[in-house]
Amino acid sequence: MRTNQQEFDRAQQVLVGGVNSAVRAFRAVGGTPRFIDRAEGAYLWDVEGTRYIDYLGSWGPMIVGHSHPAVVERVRASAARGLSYGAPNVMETELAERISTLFSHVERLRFTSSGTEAAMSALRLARGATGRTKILKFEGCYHGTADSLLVKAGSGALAFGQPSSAGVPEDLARHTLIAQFNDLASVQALFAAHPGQIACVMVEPAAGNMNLILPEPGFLEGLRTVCSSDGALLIFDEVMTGFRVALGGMQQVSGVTPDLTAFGKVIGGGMPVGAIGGPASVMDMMAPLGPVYQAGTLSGNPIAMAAGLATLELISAPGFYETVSARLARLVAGLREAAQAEGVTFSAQSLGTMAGMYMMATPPRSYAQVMTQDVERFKRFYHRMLEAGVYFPPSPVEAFFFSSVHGDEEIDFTLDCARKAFKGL
Ligand code: KE4
Repeated sequence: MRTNQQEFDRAQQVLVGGVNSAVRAFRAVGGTPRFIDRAEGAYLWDVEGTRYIDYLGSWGPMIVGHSHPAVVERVRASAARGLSYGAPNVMETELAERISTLFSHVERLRFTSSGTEAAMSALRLARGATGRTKILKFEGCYHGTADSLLVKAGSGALAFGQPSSAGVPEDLARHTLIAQFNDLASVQALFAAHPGQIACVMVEPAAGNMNLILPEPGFLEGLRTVCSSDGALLIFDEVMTGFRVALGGMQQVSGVTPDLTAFGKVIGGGMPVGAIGGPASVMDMMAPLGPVYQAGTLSGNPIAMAAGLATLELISAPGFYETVSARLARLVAGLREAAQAEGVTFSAQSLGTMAGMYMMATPPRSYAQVMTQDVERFKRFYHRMLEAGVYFPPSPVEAFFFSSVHGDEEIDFTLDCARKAFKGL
């Protein structure tokens, strides 16, 4: 048996940083990444055979837990009929119909193989549909790795102190205007300075990449108003929040309807899937009908569609979100109580099946606030929990994720570990 460290040393000889996605390298928390050998239900096992309760959920997709029998069976059956066709198949239509019934403004969809592609394509579509060049995003929000969006981004870019990536030409970055989440005045000021020039506002309707930050009442409504009056498109990046905060995403929770929505994660059930959705009047400007080009070899891949369809069927069951959300709320309340009992400055909150925890007295409502948390204390907490067999996302600026197969046993074990981890933290 090889250790995690041995596998990490080996991987670093051939994979940049030993990983295929920067945030997996544990650089925000230190220590050795765990090389996962297998996952089932609420659990992961690393190459040393150590078991963990998983609150990463592959950064969101695993809402029904790992290796759910119904999902694995659909994937297995689909794989036996071919892995990729590069041609239309009916499951693409079925998944698109399912999503369209859940998101009222989505008349048309286009599947991609990642959330990055979905956000990037939505951006290109907004620029093509409006004929405008400038875009507006929020400091600390993350929309994947398209050049125009790696400006003051969240997630790993934020965690590693490079919110604006190297390699993005200034000529391009200058078209990305930056506002502050929950600060409508900062948005209005940019629209006043650039009237009729902003193609879209792209926002995580609940931010999950600078940890979980909820929209203040009126914020999303304000974005809707300012976009409608200026002729800019409002794009909700629901790659993370879609199917996580509710079956109808943040649009259902907030009652605010965007012009376009980017999807990902849960709709693939763990397989590579992203999507853009919106009204035909905008979406039909994409190739092959319109002048905005978009394509992808593995877009709508049958295996991914099968996993997505099986997952959406499971989460559409009556009472799914009420049950899972209530259990997560119990975990979050228990974490708060455990910290309070040890006098540790800590807060936590959940929204649907996702949550945030913070080494600060109250949940942050802005990028500036979340950046004041005690990161060193988070790192200590993180590793104490990891050593105890509880696996959270390896970063103080990421949300964490729950599933329908996290039960009382997992919650109680986690809270027992937390009570010990908070001691003398
Ligand atoms: P992907 O290209 O990673 O599938 O999706 C990009 C993306 C777009 N929009 C939002 C709101 C997202 O949260 C993401 C991806 N989230 C990160 C975690 N915060 C993925 C983890 C990773 O980068 O490995």
